Parts: sequence; structure tokens; C-alpha cells
Amino acid sequence: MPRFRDTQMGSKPSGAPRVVEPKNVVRMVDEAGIGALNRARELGICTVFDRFVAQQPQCGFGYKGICCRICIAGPCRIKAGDGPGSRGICGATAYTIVARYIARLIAGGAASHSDHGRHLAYVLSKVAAGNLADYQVTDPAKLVWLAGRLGLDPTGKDHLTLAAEVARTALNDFSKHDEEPCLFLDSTITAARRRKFDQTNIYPRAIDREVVNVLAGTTMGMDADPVNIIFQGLRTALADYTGMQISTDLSDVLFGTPQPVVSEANLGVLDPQQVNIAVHGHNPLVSLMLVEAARKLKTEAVAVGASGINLVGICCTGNEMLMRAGVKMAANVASQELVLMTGVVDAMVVDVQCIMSSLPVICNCFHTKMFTTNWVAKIPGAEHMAFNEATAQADAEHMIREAIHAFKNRDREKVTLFEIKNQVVAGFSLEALYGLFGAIDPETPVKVLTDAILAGKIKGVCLFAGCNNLKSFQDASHLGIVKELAKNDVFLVATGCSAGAFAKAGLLNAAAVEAYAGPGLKAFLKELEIANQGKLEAGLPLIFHMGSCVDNVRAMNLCTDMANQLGVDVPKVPFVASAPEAMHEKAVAIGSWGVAMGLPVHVGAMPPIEGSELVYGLTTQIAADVFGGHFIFEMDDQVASEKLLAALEYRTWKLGVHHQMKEKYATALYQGY
Ligand code: NFS
Ligand code: SF4
Repeated sequence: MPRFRDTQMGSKPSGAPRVVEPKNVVRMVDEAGIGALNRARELGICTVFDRFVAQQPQCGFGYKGICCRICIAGPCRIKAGDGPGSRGICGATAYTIVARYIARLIAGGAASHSDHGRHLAYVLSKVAAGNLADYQVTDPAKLVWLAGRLGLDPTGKDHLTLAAEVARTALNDFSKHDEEPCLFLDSTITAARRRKFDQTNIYPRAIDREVVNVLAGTTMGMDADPVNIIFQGLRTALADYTGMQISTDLSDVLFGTPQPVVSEANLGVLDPQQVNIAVHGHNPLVSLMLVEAARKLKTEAVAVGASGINLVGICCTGNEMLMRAGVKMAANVASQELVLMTGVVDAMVVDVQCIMSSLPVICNCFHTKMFTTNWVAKIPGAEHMAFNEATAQADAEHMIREAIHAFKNRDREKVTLFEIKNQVVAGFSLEALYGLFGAIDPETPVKVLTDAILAGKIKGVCLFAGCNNLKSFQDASHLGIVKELAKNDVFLVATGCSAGAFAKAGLLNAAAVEAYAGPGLKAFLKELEIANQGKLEAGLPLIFHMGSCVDNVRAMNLCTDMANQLGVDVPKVPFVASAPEAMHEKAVAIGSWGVAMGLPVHVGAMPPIEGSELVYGLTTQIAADVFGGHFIFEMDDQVASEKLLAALEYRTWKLGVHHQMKEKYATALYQGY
């Protein structure tokens, strides 16, 4: 079998357009969203869809990554193949400029994710010191397990002592000054990956240090070697992974490890009878406090004539609330503004990341109150309600009371409902997934998955992650590719706004299994369902929602467990990832650690990299030789699906061959890839 079943498949994308219908404002496939967008246009409200069209055509230099603004001699553009115009003023060539910018994107992503994790680590250490009354260790079992994983001895220690040690270990990973491993990374990778990261000199020393290192190394007159720069970028990407692992682990300790939960998604989750509060952003520190406050203040809402308080989630904090509290999901990133078009959102509360700064303007067109809560993310026009962990419950109650008050001012004339919503079965932390597999094999739950792959029942696993990018129609590529992979018997997991897309479209439920799963996948899910009879009220979904973007580490942990179970390193595991609509710096960081970990990573929106053949080749080809993982840049859904399937088939085939040889010659399993 060739490397790809179709030998025409190269590392270059097909000829599919880079921007689908650039003049079309209705850039989505979701009916509820289209309704809300039409309503926005009726009201003369400008949204991201209008702004996207207004930016077309986008700058070709920037698109290819050959525009440099790193110093103020610039901006410089690479305008010619040779001569003075082929370099920036300082002499930087295309490959240097492209590599530097990519590395800086990764640093931005790593900074975002790890700041989220740091915030949680501070809160956990204050909880341990008895200084925060409103937060607790909600999941002591996870705390004890985590302490063990980090090499801390839990014997004879109470939970708060242990929490203090875990928090200290996390904070140490941010800022230590030695060359020792970052424990949140080191305790979750295969031994072979550890060796690989050492050999290639990309083992991060501390999260903050790597972010600073990349910024320093990419200033004017510093590193000009594109390979060296990309490797520094990968080291920072692994720092990003470390910060994400901290975020996920500590969120579980503080708020509980998600378990299967049934809820609903799409604009129809807004309820005109209730006080509606849209919660947007990322960190569960704010959103889960609001969940508690909303429960507590229901009677106050009833007193003003509402039937209750309805929290709805947007983006990743929506995922956090859905996973842990079953809170309904209203929108993913590109439709965050559209939620407001219903006219029934009484307040919008945001914290950090992916928040469009246009929101306060739109809130002003309605009666909607908007609150920012984090001092690093204030938005002109929004009211800043500094959220203080020491007074978290009171702050949350204050914002809910403001929403109740706003409910009274709701303009009934402006209410327009888009009554589409779909059932969602979510809450699949790795622990929850192993709970399901454990009904078949309690000793080694992951073996249920790897056995099914080895037996050819399913083709492998695909993680869907990442954002919306309006270069294609919102959600269309997520849906197109996932349906194709489901039909081809791939076990599917999802996070972030990709999970949001599936939730809105009704793919996270049992009905979707009937509609889209191929025979092998259907049989596998049925088997799981039968083994778990009576435990799941709504059956199993087509795609397993593993959480917010930081929770991509849950999927990576699954892959690492699969590798250990199969007795190989990650590059041999039939596991791929796809970010059909990547947009954020965080997505660049995640994709990059995915490649370093050994995964084929599909990205459906071209990053600014084509200005250098060398850097393009590094990320799509050389990476495969060094790390076993590589990027697949492809804008056409069908071709992308074929490339992902080919990558899975190739790995399964190779794994099979190596297993046969092992048996035939009674040798150890071959470890190369
Ligand atoms: Ni991830 Fe989540 Fe969404 Fe993209 Fe933004 S919300 S952290 S970055 S846009 S998936
Ligand atoms: Fe131009 Fe070099 Fe400055 Fe970049 S660093 S803006 S290429 S002079």
C-alpha cells in the first residue's frame, strides 16, 4: 500500500477557493443563524459577516506571511524574487519573515492558554490556604489521582495540603529556572516522545520562559534561520500544551470532572419567558460561579414576572458550563453577535478570549447589559465589573441581579425568536469515556478502542477542534468533513467551537448515529450502549464532546494512552486531528503541538506560510520525518476527508504489518515510523 491510497495526494492543497464566495454576506449554513443574520440586516446592525465581506480581498502579502512589522523601519514586504526588493530593510528574507510570524502566533496562543491555567493555579493555591470561601476542591478523587501522576506522595495528606502542592507544582511549570521537565507535560507523554523532544531540543523549560524566548528570538536582527525559529516555535507549542494540561486538570479539581450530560444547543435555547444571560469567554472561574448564583436567585427573577433564569453559553466557557452543569449552548464564535438579535438577552457576561469588541455596540441596540469581568479584557462600551475571586459569589449575584433588572426593560417589539435547537449529549472527559469503555473492559478501558481499531471495526480516531473562520461558510467544513469520516467508521471526538458547530447542527446525539454513522462505527457505539444499559438516558452521540479548547489535551491524553496500550509511539497510532476553520493564535499553537506529538493535523484555512516554500515544506513534510506528525493544509472538504482517511488507513495498515512481523518472527514490536 502506498503512503496515500491516491498517489496524486501531495502536500499542496487542491485548487479549492481560499475564500468561498467573497461577496456573499450570508456566510453560514445554520438556519437559525441565517434567520438572526437577516434580522440584523433588517435592523441595520453590522456583524462579523458584513465586516468579513468588507475586508475582501485581503492583503496578499499578509496572506502569504511575507509582510513584516516587527520593527518600525517596516512594514516591509517581500516584493521580488531577487534584488533589494527580495528582502526586508534589515535583510530578512521570506523564509525568516514567515517563520518569525508563525512562531509569534504560537507564542500568542501559548500565552493565552497558559494565562488561563495560571489563573486557576492561583485560585487553587488560595483555596488550599483557606483564603477563598467561594471555591472548593470539588473533585478530591481527581486531586489525589493528579498528585500521584505528578509524582507527589498523597499519603497522610489532607486535600488542602495536597491542593497546595499541586498548585505549587503547576506554578513551578510556569516560571522555574532549571532545566528539569515541566511536570504537567512530562507526566502525560510517552517515553518515546520524551526522548524525541530531548533529541530535537524542543523540551520546554518553563512556560513563561519559552514565550519570552520566542519573542526575543524573533525581534529585529535576531534568529534568521527558519528551521531554528520553527523549532523554537515547537518548543513554545509544547509549553502551550503544558498550560492547557494545567487548565484542564485544575478545572476538574475545582469544578468536577465532567460526566455525560444531556442538554440543548442553538439559538432556540433562549427562552422569552425567562431572564436570559449569555455567558461568553473561556475560564470556568466566572461562568460556573454564575451557574450557582442563577440557581440561588431564581425567586428574584420570578418576582419580576420571569419564569426563571436561563443561562446560555457561547464559545468555550459555554463548553465548560455544558460539560459540567448541562447549561445550554447558544452559539460558537462566529455567531456570538447573533445571539443578541433575539432581543431577549438581558445580560451578556464575558471574561477572556474570542470576544468580539463589537458586542457592546450591538447590546446598545437592545436593552442588553454587557459586563466585562477581567482586567486584561476590557471593551469600550461594556460595563466593567471587576470579578474578584474573593467575592466571586457576590459579584456573580450582582451581575445576575442586573440582568433581572434589565429584563423589566425588555423591548417586546424587538423580540424575534429563532426556534431551532437540538438535543446534545456531552460531558465526555477522558474519565467519562473510560467509564463507558470500562463497562466492557474494566481493567484497561482504552483497549476497547484499540482492539476495535486492530480488528478493523473502526478506522481510528479523529479529533475535531478549532474555531470558525469565515473564509468558508460558518460550520460548513466542520459538518462536511465529520459526516464523511462518520460514514467511513472513524471514532469522533470534538472540542471548542467545532463541538459548538456539531451541537448546533444536532450531531451530538443518538439520532445522528442513525443518520450518519457507517456500519462499523454504528456497531461499535451499539456495543458500548448495550454494555452501559440503564446508565445513559439519551444514548450515545455520534461525536464525543470532550470540552473546551484547553480540553484538547483530554483527546491527546487518550491518544497517548492508545500509544502505550498498543506498545508504540504516537506517530503509529491511527489518530488524526482536524481544525477545519482554524482562526485564533491558540489554534496555531494547538496544531503545532499536535504535529510535535506525532499527529497528522488538517487545517482548513491556510495560515500565512505560503510565502516560503521552505517553511511550508518543513511543516507539511519534514515534520513527518522528524516527529511523525505533519500539517495537511486543505480547503476542500471532500479532499480533506480523503487525506485524513488516508492518514488513518496508512497508520492502521502499518500497525497491522508490524504486528504480523512481531508474531511471525517472535520479535519485539518494531518501533520506527
Ligand atoms: Ni478555541 Fe475557544 Fe472558539 Fe477558536 Fe475561540 S472559542 S479556545 S480559539 S474561536 S475554538
Ligand atoms: Fe523590515 Fe526587518 Fe524591521 Fe521586519 S525586522 S520590519 S523585515 S526591517
